[in-house]
Amino acid sequence: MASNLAPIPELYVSYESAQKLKVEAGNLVSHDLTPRQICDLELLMNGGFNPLKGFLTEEDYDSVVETMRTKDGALWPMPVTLDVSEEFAAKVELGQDIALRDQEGVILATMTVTDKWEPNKSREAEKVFGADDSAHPAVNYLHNHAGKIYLGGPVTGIQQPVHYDFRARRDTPNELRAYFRKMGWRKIVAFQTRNPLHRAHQELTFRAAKEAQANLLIHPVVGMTKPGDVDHFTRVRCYEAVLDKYPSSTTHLSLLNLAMRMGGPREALWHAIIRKNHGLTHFIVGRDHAGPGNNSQGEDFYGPYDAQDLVRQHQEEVGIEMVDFKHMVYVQEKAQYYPIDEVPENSTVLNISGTELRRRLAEGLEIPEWFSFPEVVKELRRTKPPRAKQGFTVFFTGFSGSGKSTIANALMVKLMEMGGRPVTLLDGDIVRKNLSSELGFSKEHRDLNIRRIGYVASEITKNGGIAICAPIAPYATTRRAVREDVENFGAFIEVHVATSIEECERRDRKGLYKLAREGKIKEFTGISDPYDVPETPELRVETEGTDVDNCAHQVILKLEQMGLIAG
Ligand code: PPS
Repeated sequence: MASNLAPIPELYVSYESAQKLKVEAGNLVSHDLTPRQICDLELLMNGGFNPLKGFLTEEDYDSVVETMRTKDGALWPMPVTLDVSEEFAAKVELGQDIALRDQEGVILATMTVTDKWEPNKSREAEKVFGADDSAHPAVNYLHNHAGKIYLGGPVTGIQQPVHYDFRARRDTPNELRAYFRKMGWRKIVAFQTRNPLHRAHQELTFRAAKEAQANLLIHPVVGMTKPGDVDHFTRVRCYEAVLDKYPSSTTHLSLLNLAMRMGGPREALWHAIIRKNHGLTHFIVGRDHAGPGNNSQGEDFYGPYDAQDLVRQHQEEVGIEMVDFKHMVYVQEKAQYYPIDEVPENSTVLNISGTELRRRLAEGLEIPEWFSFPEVVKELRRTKPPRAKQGFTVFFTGFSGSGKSTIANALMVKLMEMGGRPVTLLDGDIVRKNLSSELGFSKEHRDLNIRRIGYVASEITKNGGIAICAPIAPYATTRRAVREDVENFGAFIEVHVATSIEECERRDRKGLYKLAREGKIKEFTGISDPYDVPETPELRVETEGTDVDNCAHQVILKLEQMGLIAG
């Protein structure tokens, strides 16, 4: 199959019209696009989502959800929808033009709203992703992030979203087509990836190019991938690091700003269509393509080769040939990679799973040369140093006067004595003086206070520091939210300072309990306000009969046990 490399239709107006339209669009009702919608819009405008001419209308949406085709019969397996809030939808009449802005307010496009409806999200989840199970990232997005209402209609492109990173490596479908024309490439196989390239991937791409007698396009997704993936900055540095292991005259690296849904078979078919639009003739589909991981029962959402089956059924219609691959494994005796079904008998198969790789990186353990390239491992280690060098947050919680601040102070000094990472203490009183001086003690204000502490702690953690927090933090749900914020970047250690309310009142260091009993302080935690006792903190310390030094030492031991400080 050779490619037709003629330019593909885009949705942009001419430069002059765009300047005019931009001014006019300033008066339109405008929608601030989410990161996912910006990715979708970019591919709509540049022809990556050809034949779509805008966000799906209701009829097209229903048809895509049910049959993987638009109402005109074009194969299109993935809903590309503009989800908005009910409040925003109420401001828009059918037939009205709206402006679509990026997150800085730049107008990228206008859209004529022809349709507005409330979708049945459970049906979308079942039909498109196979189950209405929020363990699936796209189903989670659907139910917990996407707006309630969908708007549909044609888009008029004004300008591309601006990217400040890796500009030279980003190509529109027409730029890639032009590159292939210029290079005289007629057969090109695309490798889609959201992971760093290790040796198995290199072997697979070499084999694919050989099998198809084609040039190779390494076409990684840099838009949105699976939560928890290696960030795209690191990945692109990894791709660049291995590029010279490929023959430069037959290999090209280009970045695709796609927002993946992790939709397995339907997503694989979508990827094939997108690649066809980029001028590719062949497309590699491996094991568990665009797999979302386990469902809430701990089982796979899709069979390992379901994606290959679906792409095989439609490859002719799409006009792109699938190059299918089984899982690649390393055969020790042969010192070489093989597809799992071609492994010679009685040989030793070696494999390192993604989870095992993450464990080895976290613990600073060896990553063997047969598995990856030293250049790639070096980049990964730069981004994810071993746990003993990563940032983390110790979050003390307990009643006023329980001893949180004293233990937190002792812990800070001990950690500073060890050195290596900057330490910040976000004590309850200090935070209330600086960050939260306008707040009182209502539930709303306490939550706001704790979320602010969580935000600062997560930033410290992200940047490799140690944050020690010591607020009362009486609400379990708020503590959980802070945990989630921090765990995006490093470990969160909840320490319950379990001093009883009777003991705190007996100590009454600040004289506040007396005032609370007399009703002179309202909403006082433990007296006239609730405290949710942590059910499963990483550590619970008893202060009655244990001195401060010992309590702080218990935390140090816990940190050692978790690998956060070198033993
Ligand atoms: S919260 O709930 O986490 O936002 O509270 P926090 O910011 O940690 O509280 C800091 C100190 O405020 C004093 N204080 C009160 N505590 C509880 N309830 C009421 N109503 C109240 N009013 C003032 C109290 O001394 C807290 O200090 P610590 O360090 O916990 O003793």
